[in-house]
Amino acid sequence: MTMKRDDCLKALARQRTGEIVVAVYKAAQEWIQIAPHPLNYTFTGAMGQGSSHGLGLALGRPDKRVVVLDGDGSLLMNLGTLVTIANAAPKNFVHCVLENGTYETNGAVPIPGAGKISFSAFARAAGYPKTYAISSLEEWERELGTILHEPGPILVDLKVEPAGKYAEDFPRLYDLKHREAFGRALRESR
Ligand SMILES: Cc1ncc(C[n+]2csc(CCOP(=O)(O)OP(=O)(O)O)c2C)c(N)n1
Ligand SMILES: [Mg+2]
Repeated sequence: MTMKRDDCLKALARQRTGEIVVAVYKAAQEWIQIAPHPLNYTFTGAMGQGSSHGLGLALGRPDKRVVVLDGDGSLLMNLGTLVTIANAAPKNFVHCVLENGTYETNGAVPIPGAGKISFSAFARAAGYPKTYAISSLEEWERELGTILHEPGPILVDLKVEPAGKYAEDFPRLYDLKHREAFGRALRESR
Protein backbone atom coordinates (compact mmCIF):
# COMPACT_ATOMS: atom_id res chain seq x y z
CA MET A 1 0.00 0.00 0.00
CA THR A 2 1.22 3.52 -0.72
CA MET A 3 0.01 7.08 -0.29
CA LYS A 4 -0.53 9.69 -2.94
CA ARG A 5 2.27 12.20 -2.46
CA ASP A 6 0.07 15.29 -2.61
CA ASP A 7 -2.30 13.83 0.03
CA CYS A 8 0.69 13.16 2.21
CA LEU A 9 1.99 16.73 1.85
CA LYS A 10 -1.48 18.22 2.39
CA ALA A 11 -1.77 16.29 5.67
CA LEU A 12 1.57 17.75 6.80
CA ALA A 13 0.46 21.24 5.74
CA ARG A 14 -2.69 20.92 7.87
CA GLN A 15 -0.68 20.16 11.01
CA ARG A 16 2.20 22.54 10.34
CA THR A 17 2.74 25.35 12.81
CA GLY A 18 6.07 27.22 12.87
CA GLU A 19 8.40 24.56 11.44
CA ILE A 20 11.11 25.22 8.89
CA VAL A 21 10.45 22.85 5.97
CA VAL A 22 13.37 21.88 3.74
CA ALA A 23 12.20 20.17 0.55
CA VAL A 24 13.88 18.90 -2.62
CA TYR A 25 12.85 17.74 -6.09
CA LYS A 26 9.28 16.52 -6.63
CA ALA A 27 8.31 17.02 -3.00
CA ALA A 28 9.57 20.61 -3.25
CA GLN A 29 7.67 21.28 -6.50
CA GLU A 30 4.45 20.19 -4.81
CA TRP A 31 5.17 21.65 -1.39
CA ILE A 32 5.66 25.25 -2.59
CA GLN A 33 2.21 25.09 -4.16
CA ILE A 34 0.42 23.14 -1.42
CA ALA A 35 1.95 25.04 1.51
CA PRO A 36 3.52 28.37 0.49
CA HIS A 37 5.28 29.86 3.54
CA PRO A 38 8.36 32.05 4.10
CA LEU A 39 9.94 29.29 6.22
CA ASN A 40 10.06 26.92 3.23
CA TYR A 41 13.67 26.25 2.20
CA THR A 42 13.73 24.49 -1.17
CA PHE A 43 16.31 23.71 -3.78
CA THR A 44 17.41 21.31 -6.48
CA GLY A 45 20.83 20.66 -7.95
CA ALA A 46 22.87 19.87 -4.84
CA MET A 47 21.44 16.37 -4.88
CA GLY A 48 21.67 14.59 -1.53
CA GLN A 49 22.31 17.77 0.45
CA GLY A 50 18.77 18.50 1.67
CA SER A 51 19.25 16.74 4.98
CA SER A 52 22.68 18.38 5.43
CA HIS A 53 21.21 21.86 4.93
CA GLY A 54 18.39 20.87 7.30
CA LEU A 55 20.91 19.73 9.89
CA GLY A 56 22.70 23.08 9.71
CA LEU A 57 19.42 24.91 10.20
CA ALA A 58 18.45 22.65 13.11
CA LEU A 59 21.78 23.14 14.87
CA GLY A 60 21.76 26.89 14.23
CA ARG A 61 18.19 27.33 15.44
CA PRO A 62 17.50 24.82 18.21
CA ASP A 63 14.35 26.81 19.04
CA LYS A 64 12.76 25.86 15.67
CA ARG A 65 11.72 22.43 14.47
CA VAL A 66 13.10 21.43 11.06
CA VAL A 67 11.22 19.02 8.81
CA VAL A 68 13.16 17.72 5.80
CA LEU A 69 11.27 16.32 2.79
CA ASP A 70 14.07 14.31 1.20
CA GLY A 71 14.03 12.20 -1.98
CA ASP A 72 14.86 8.49 -1.81
CA GLY A 73 17.35 8.81 -4.68
CA SER A 74 18.83 11.88 -3.00
CA LEU A 75 19.27 10.14 0.35
CA LEU A 76 20.90 7.14 -1.38
CA MET A 77 23.43 9.56 -2.84
CA ASN A 78 24.44 10.78 0.63
CA LEU A 79 23.78 7.90 3.04
CA GLY A 80 26.60 9.12 5.28
CA THR A 81 24.32 12.02 6.24
CA LEU A 82 22.40 9.58 8.45
CA VAL A 83 25.48 8.98 10.60
CA THR A 84 26.32 12.70 10.73
CA ILE A 85 22.76 13.54 11.81
CA ALA A 86 22.49 10.74 14.37
CA ASN A 87 25.85 11.77 15.82
CA ALA A 88 24.84 15.45 16.09
CA ALA A 89 21.51 14.26 17.54
CA PRO A 90 19.42 17.42 16.99
CA LYS A 91 16.23 17.03 19.01
CA ASN A 92 14.40 19.40 16.64
CA PHE A 93 15.02 17.38 13.46
CA VAL A 94 12.47 15.32 11.50
CA HIS A 95 13.83 13.61 8.40
CA CYS A 96 11.09 12.45 6.04
CA VAL A 97 11.99 10.42 2.95
CA LEU A 98 9.49 10.49 0.11
CA GLU A 99 10.05 6.91 -1.04
CA ASN A 100 8.62 6.75 -4.56
CA GLY A 101 11.17 4.13 -5.68
CA THR A 102 12.39 6.33 -8.52
CA TYR A 103 14.41 9.31 -9.59
CA GLU A 104 11.09 10.78 -10.60
CA THR A 105 12.46 14.16 -11.64
CA ASN A 106 14.59 12.44 -14.29
CA GLY A 107 11.86 10.43 -15.98
CA ALA A 108 11.07 8.04 -13.12
CA VAL A 109 14.13 5.82 -13.51
CA PRO A 110 14.02 3.24 -10.67
CA ILE A 111 16.47 3.79 -7.81
CA PRO A 112 18.88 0.93 -7.09
CA GLY A 113 17.37 -1.52 -4.64
CA ALA A 114 13.84 -0.18 -5.14
CA GLY A 115 11.47 -2.08 -2.85
CA LYS A 116 14.29 -4.17 -1.36
CA ILE A 117 16.03 -1.69 0.90
CA SER A 118 14.76 -0.14 4.14
CA PHE A 119 15.44 3.52 4.86
CA SER A 120 14.19 3.16 8.42
CA ALA A 121 16.63 0.27 8.98
CA PHE A 122 19.48 2.38 7.51
CA ALA A 123 18.58 5.19 9.91
CA ARG A 124 18.38 2.91 12.96
CA ALA A 125 21.72 1.35 12.08
CA ALA A 126 23.17 4.87 11.82
CA GLY A 127 21.90 5.68 15.32
CA TYR A 128 18.56 7.49 14.85
CA PRO A 129 16.70 6.84 18.09
CA LYS A 130 13.28 6.72 16.43
CA THR A 131 12.06 5.74 12.96
CA TYR A 132 8.74 5.19 11.23
CA ALA A 133 7.77 3.46 7.98
CA ILE A 134 4.38 4.72 6.88
CA SER A 135 2.32 3.56 3.93
CA SER A 136 -1.20 4.74 4.71
CA LEU A 137 -2.59 8.23 4.95
CA GLU A 138 -4.59 7.35 8.05
CA GLU A 139 -1.44 6.25 9.87
CA TRP A 140 0.49 9.36 8.74
CA GLU A 141 -2.31 11.65 9.93
CA ARG A 142 -2.50 9.79 13.25
CA GLU A 143 1.26 9.79 13.91
CA LEU A 144 1.93 13.37 12.73
CA GLY A 145 0.84 14.87 16.04
CA THR A 146 3.54 12.83 17.80
CA ILE A 147 6.18 13.15 15.07
CA LEU A 148 5.96 16.95 15.09
CA HIS A 149 6.51 17.13 18.85
CA GLU A 150 8.63 14.23 20.11
CA PRO A 151 12.43 14.50 20.47
CA GLY A 152 14.44 13.83 17.32
CA PRO A 153 16.25 13.02 15.27
CA ILE A 154 13.45 11.02 13.71
CA LEU A 155 13.39 9.37 10.29
CA VAL A 156 10.02 8.90 8.62
CA ASP A 157 9.94 6.70 5.53
CA LEU A 158 6.83 7.70 3.57
CA LYS A 159 5.83 5.19 0.89
CA VAL A 160 4.38 7.34 -1.88
CA GLU A 161 3.36 7.36 -5.48
CA PRO A 162 3.13 10.42 -7.71
CA ALA A 163 -0.13 12.34 -7.62
CA GLY A 164 -1.50 15.75 -8.38
CA LYS A 165 -0.64 17.87 -11.36
CA TYR A 166 1.83 20.47 -10.19
CA ALA A 167 3.68 22.35 -12.88
CA GLU A 168 7.43 22.27 -12.35
CA ASP A 169 8.86 25.63 -11.39
CA PHE A 170 12.57 25.13 -10.81
CA PRO A 171 13.53 28.84 -10.58
CA ARG A 172 11.01 29.45 -7.82
CA LEU A 173 12.61 26.71 -5.68
CA TYR A 174 15.64 28.89 -5.00
CA ASP A 175 15.15 32.33 -6.49
CA LEU A 176 16.63 35.29 -4.65
CA LYS A 177 13.27 36.74 -3.65
CA HIS A 178 12.17 33.59 -1.81
CA ARG A 179 15.60 32.95 -0.29
CA GLU A 180 15.72 36.51 1.11
CA ALA A 181 12.19 36.12 2.46
CA PHE A 182 13.32 32.90 4.15
CA GLY A 183 16.25 34.68 5.81
CA ARG A 184 14.01 37.51 6.98
CA ALA A 185 11.34 35.16 8.34
CA LEU A 186 13.98 33.14 10.17
CA ARG A 187 15.48 36.24 11.82
CA GLU A 188 12.03 37.54 12.75
CA SER A 189 10.88 34.22 14.23
CA ARG A 190 13.15 34.35 17.28
C1 LIG B 1 25.05 14.88 -8.08
C2 LIG B 1 23.85 14.84 -8.98
N1 LIG B 1 23.64 13.76 -9.78
C3 LIG B 1 22.55 13.71 -10.58
C4 LIG B 1 21.69 14.76 -10.62
C5 LIG B 1 20.51 14.71 -11.57
N2 LIG B 1 19.26 14.53 -10.86
C6 LIG B 1 18.46 15.59 -10.63
S1 LIG B 1 17.06 15.13 -9.86
C7 LIG B 1 17.50 13.53 -9.79
C8 LIG B 1 16.60 12.51 -9.18
C9 LIG B 1 16.12 12.86 -7.77
O1 LIG B 1 15.53 11.71 -7.23
P1 LIG B 1 14.87 11.71 -5.82
O2 LIG B 1 15.78 12.32 -4.82
O3 LIG B 1 14.36 10.34 -5.52
O4 LIG B 1 13.68 12.73 -5.99
P2 LIG B 1 12.34 12.59 -6.89
O5 LIG B 1 12.70 13.16 -8.24
O6 LIG B 1 11.95 11.16 -6.92
O7 LIG B 1 11.36 13.47 -6.15
C10 LIG B 1 18.75 13.35 -10.41
C11 LIG B 1 19.42 12.06 -10.58
C12 LIG B 1 21.94 15.86 -9.77
N3 LIG B 1 21.12 16.91 -9.71
N4 LIG B 1 23.03 15.88 -8.97
MG1 LIG C 1 12.50 9.56 -5.60
